[in-house]
Amino acid sequence: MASRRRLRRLSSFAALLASFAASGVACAQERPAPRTVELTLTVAPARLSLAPGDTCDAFAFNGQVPGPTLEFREGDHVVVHVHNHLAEPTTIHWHGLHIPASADGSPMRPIPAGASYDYKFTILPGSAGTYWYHPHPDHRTGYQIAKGLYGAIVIRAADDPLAGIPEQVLVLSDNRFTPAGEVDFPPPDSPQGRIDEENGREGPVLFVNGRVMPTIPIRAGEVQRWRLINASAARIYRLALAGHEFLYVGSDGGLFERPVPVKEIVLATGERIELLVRGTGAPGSRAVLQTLAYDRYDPHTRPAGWNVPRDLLALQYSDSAPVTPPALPSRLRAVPALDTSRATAHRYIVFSQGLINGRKMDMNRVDERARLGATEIWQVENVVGMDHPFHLHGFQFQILDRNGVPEPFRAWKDMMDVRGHESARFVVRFDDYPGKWMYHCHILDHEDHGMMGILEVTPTRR
Ligand SMILES: [Cu+2]
Repeated sequence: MASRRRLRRLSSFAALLASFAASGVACAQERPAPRTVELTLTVAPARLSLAPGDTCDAFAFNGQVPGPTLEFREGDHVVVHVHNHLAEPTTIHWHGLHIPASADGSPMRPIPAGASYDYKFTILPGSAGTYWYHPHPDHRTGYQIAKGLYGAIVIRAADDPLAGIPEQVLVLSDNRFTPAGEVDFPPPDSPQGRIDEENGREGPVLFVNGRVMPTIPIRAGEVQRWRLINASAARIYRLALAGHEFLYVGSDGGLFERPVPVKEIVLATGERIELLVRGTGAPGSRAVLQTLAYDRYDPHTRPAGWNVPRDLLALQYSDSAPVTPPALPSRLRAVPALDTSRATAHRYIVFSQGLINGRKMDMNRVDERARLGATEIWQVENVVGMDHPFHLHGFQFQILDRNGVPEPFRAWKDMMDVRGHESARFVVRFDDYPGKWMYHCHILDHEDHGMMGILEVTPTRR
């Protein structure tokens, strides 16, 4: 009852949020304790400009592509009212969040055309990081995301060691359009349709936050925190910024223990990374963030031009005199290792082309059964020549090794790109939330064609 009263008191607040959401300025606000954040996402067809200079039939969250960036704090109780105004079922999957199965937005819980659903979840302590939201309906995930349904989520901690550093949320996506300017979906049995099914659908137009080649301003000496999200259906980015070295500070489930200097970094589908970009360039200079050649393909369907670097955005230095760079922490936060000696199960997942352990997804079948609270080691072996990025719903894991080589440092992950003919292992603990959870390849065409399995986590018998 108390929470109902609270929600009633929040109704004017919710209206305020809705107006923010519609304007695209913000979509979530906090309340003093207890913090409850309530917002509305309307999923609807829209006539929008996705490709520059053209309009097309798109799908949008609250009328915009990408959808509004949602910002929450650890501890927030979140209520999202979703109205599905599409002519087909949809869901919203809160990619990477550790939340109840009822709120996961999996294909098992579709929101029918014209219907509404309230997603309710609590943001647990320790989950600060960069996430994203997107539909996950049966067989239609790739289609709905390509039409425009994706958006960023930022979760903040009260004790963020990087607080105060200016931020950029950068959602990377790509798309392909017909000569008439519409989002291009060739017939599945056409040559391009078959290539899309094999490679995963890629497009020649690269977007950052829905824009082509935007410019980010910076001042010499300044440090920026970039949160990058790969919302592409299949494209894997190998990111480099000419003349700059990144400090790699975080991944899917938040910050690492300490920054790692890197010249370039691979961002697979569904993955997120946090980077510190240090303004080491001269006043007035310009640097371009590129994606470099990355061979994720089967040799038979590798596209022409796959190895040509592509520009993503420009970093433009102001003419102002350099500022003194801020002191950066050498230690970010603790990432306690999951105890592999407590593992009560070792599972073996084989990725072949379009199949997991030789089978396509069946909504009525449970493929793996785990006990609530159990620690398990999963080995994912890719027996074919192209990358398949693995995603587990609901739980963050720690990658142990790849082809027997230990991971260089610990990180919380919900994605693990498994390269061609690679075998990689992770440790996971199934805390808090029982239910049925999906695990799948995050090449959306593969996922939609059944490269997905179901894990059921059940409470231990008393
Ligand atoms: Cu795949």
